[in-house]
Amino acid sequence: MNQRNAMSEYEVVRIMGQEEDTQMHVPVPPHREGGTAFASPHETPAGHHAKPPIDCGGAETREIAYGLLRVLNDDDEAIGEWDPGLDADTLRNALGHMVRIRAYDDRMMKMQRQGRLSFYMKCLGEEAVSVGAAMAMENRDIVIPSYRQQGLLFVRGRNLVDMISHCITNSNDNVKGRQMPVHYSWKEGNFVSISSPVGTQFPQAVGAAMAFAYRGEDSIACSWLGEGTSAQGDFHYGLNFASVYQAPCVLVVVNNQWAISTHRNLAHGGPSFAARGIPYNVASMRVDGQDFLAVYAAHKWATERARAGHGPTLLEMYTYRGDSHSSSDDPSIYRPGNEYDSWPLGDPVDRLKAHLVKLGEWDDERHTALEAECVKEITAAYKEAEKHGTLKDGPFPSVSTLFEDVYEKEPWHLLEQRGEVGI
Ligand SMILES: Cc1ncc(C[n+]2csc(CCOP(=O)(O)OP(=O)(O)O)c2C)c(N)n1
Repeated sequence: MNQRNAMSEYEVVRIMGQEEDTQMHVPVPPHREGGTAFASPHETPAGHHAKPPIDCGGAETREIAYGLLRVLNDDDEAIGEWDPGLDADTLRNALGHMVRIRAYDDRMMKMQRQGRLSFYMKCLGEEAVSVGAAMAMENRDIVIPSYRQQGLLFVRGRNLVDMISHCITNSNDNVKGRQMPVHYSWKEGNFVSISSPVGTQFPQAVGAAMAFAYRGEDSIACSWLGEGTSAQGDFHYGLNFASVYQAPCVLVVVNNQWAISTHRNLAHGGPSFAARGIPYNVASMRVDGQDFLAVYAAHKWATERARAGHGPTLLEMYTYRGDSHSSSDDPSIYRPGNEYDSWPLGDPVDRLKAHLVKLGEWDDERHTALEAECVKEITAAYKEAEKHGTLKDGPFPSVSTLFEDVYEKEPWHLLEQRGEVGI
């Protein structure tokens, strides 16, 4: 069978205004607005994959790179070698973080709709991806995220009032209004500023990891980017440097199926994003991102491997972007409205909750109380943040901040511009 026939759907391409059936292959999303959502994208059962030793060669992870690492089965039990064996308090802690993030995201999106924030991005469906990672790491490990890993900040204990102050760009915003909302920066938490140009973070994370190795420190670097972004060169530059220098890092591709309105099938030409790590001889795994235990176990393995000097790991988190790309996006015009409800791997909060219930360590009443407590906490933090100023009425950071914090000694042209605005 030739390559063309082996591929699924392709689109008639318009060339020079003529509609022609060409030899050009253009993947189309399998589901569009008004369509019916998928049956099952992946059927590897929980507990299927064996756990290789942390000093294994990259090629030994091949099966998991092409498969799917899962711990929670359809009966909400944790099974197999990858079960991290966490106690009930730790599981409740993880659930608490995820429920809190959801309450935070909902509140912030509502505030954006009321004009009290200029922009917002939720991580609905992807909460386990960042919470599982952060809980498997040490706080001294440096994280270089994309814009949908707010869970890192929750687990590392960033102050909610400070987070909200950044989003509403008031006088307590630690980045002084110079970044878009959601582009957090938190030096004390080893959380590197989020970059608006996507993809920059992989080469930077590998560089940070190389610096740890060079200095003989055993901290590691961890970085995330979306599957759409992984089509950029930065993904490959990062992976290649990580492989050549065996940098102590964990590189994560968050495959949430959509890059704004572009389906993932336009971002890779292979069977999985994790599989791309194998030719680089980087340990690589595809992980069920809705399964907190699988996410935690994969990160724990990769982090221990990096810390012990056995090199980098590439993780693909197979997940789903449950809501819009951002407050500026309307997904109903490019995908079926019920897609998230039909996602065969479920929802990370529902699955961890069901697991705890199964263990006899949780119930609906406690869950409802937790949700209410989180909403109360976030509403109070929002009110507190507004004491430092609102987007509409200020107070705003001073105009002089336009000129500060880049150069140690301000160059002549900035001094001239300062003069022009009279400060
Ligand atoms: C270099 C660069 N190109 C384009 C954009 C515009 N842009 C912002 S987010 C985005 C989609 C990224 O999708 P993906 O990497 O899959 O991440 P997701 O939003 O799904 O988490 C695009 C194209 C950008 N910010 N930077």
